[in-house]
Amino acid sequence: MAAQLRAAHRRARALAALALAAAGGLLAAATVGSGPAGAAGPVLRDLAEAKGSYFGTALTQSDLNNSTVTALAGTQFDVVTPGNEMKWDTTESSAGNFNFGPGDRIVSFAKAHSMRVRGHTLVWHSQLPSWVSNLPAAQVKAAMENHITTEATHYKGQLYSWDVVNEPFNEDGTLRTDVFSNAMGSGYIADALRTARAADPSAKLYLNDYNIEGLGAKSDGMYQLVSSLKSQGVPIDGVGFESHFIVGQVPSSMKANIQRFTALGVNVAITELDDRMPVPASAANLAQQATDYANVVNSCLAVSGCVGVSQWGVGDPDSWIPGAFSGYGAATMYDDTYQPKAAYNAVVTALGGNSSSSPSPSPSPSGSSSPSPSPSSSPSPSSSPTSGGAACRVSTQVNAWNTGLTENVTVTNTGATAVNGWQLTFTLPAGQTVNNAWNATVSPASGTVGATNLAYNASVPAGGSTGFGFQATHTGNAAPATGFALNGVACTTG
Ligand code: 9MR
Repeated sequence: MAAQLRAAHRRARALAALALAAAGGLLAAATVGSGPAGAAGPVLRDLAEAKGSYFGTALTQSDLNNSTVTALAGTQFDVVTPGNEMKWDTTESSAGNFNFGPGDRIVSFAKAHSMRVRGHTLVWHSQLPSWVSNLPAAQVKAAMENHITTEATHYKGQLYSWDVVNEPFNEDGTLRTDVFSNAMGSGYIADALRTARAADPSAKLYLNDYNIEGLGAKSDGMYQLVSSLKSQGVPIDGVGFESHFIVGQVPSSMKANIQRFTALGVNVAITELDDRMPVPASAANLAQQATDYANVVNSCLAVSGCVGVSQWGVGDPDSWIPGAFSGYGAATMYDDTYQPKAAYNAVVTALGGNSSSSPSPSPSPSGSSSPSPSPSSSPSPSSSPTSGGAACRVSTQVNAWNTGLTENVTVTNTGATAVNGWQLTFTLPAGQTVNNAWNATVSPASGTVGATNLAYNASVPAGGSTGFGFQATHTGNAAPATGFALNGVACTTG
């Protein structure tokens, strides 16, 4: 049944791709890597999903009226973020009067194309109606909680995640002054997260901000906040790195920064990727953009716990950049006529696809050692590497949707000596079947499973951790694996 559904979705996407090609009169140019993306070329969402990841885009209501954009969006991307339609100025423009029509239309589109939805955003100082910003301080908390509860309840069970609070920091890492922080201090963030969790327990709850992609004062502010929220038991599942870059300026510390957040026990998502340059675009800048995009994708893929990448808009005609930064544009993977640019080919390559006419290489970011994923069909090696039993602790993070899930597993060597070569055995819940894994070889695909190290992560020092993950199908039970043992010795969990 699941296979039939997937086949049906593939057929629907192929038809949409043909419609796109015909609409643009581009059929003759439909060659891999240089033709209309989504027609014969590699499909970003398929490549990302095969890596246990996703590739998303933002869509606005007006995009839904553009058949070129909808065909491309529904073909290439598997996650949608509404560009404006779930923001406070749309959803509650006057006190207590809610309008979910625009957001509902985005959700319907997503469902029709088997895409997940990142809800965006419940609490933000911008696109905030003046009735909220003018409220007396004593009334702000109730208004905020009512807004969150009403909106998150409306979309309950339908969203993959919520950007609960958007852009809460100043550039120096201090908390932004706005109507919420004025009324409640920094506690408004914990209150917003708790209110969102109560309204929609299945949505992953995120804080989202820009200029936090690399190590620095602003990301330190976010790091300290997340650390403190975790220690207080406040529900937070992830941090969104917006990733609005200027060409050539992707921070070299991006991977390290993703790693430090995931080490706190939260996911990271690249939520609004674009990479602007002066227009008209030069060939050199377009090539640099390809490198930048590949670096971002590779940084995310290299860290288990970085769940996926979303671009802000489908193509250059849909981008917010020209309206916000005079003289700049060309910030996405698709040009003014929705032809894929070098950045698209670089992303295909980074995701393990084949862009045979790729005009640009896709190097790993400096300092990155992006591991190659292990083939799903690899049997467990006959000579399991071991260095004797090991004391260990395991934590798991599952992201589940309809019939699929990804699970990221972090193993900590709690013993006094290094482990050199490891196999972690565990039991998958009934109905789960692994179809892809990264950072380890996982075999067999169901039942009692062994995850064996790759060469690059064979050694785990005393007190050190390593992570791997897998994608699996499920038949209703998306619970995490249980019964972990490292080199034959049972691990604690948590
Ligand atoms: O893409 C959005 C654009 O249409 C709006 O005019 C703009 C108004 O602030 O918001 C844009 O989206 C923003 C997102 O919600 C939060 N991060 C920055 C994005 C670009 O401004």
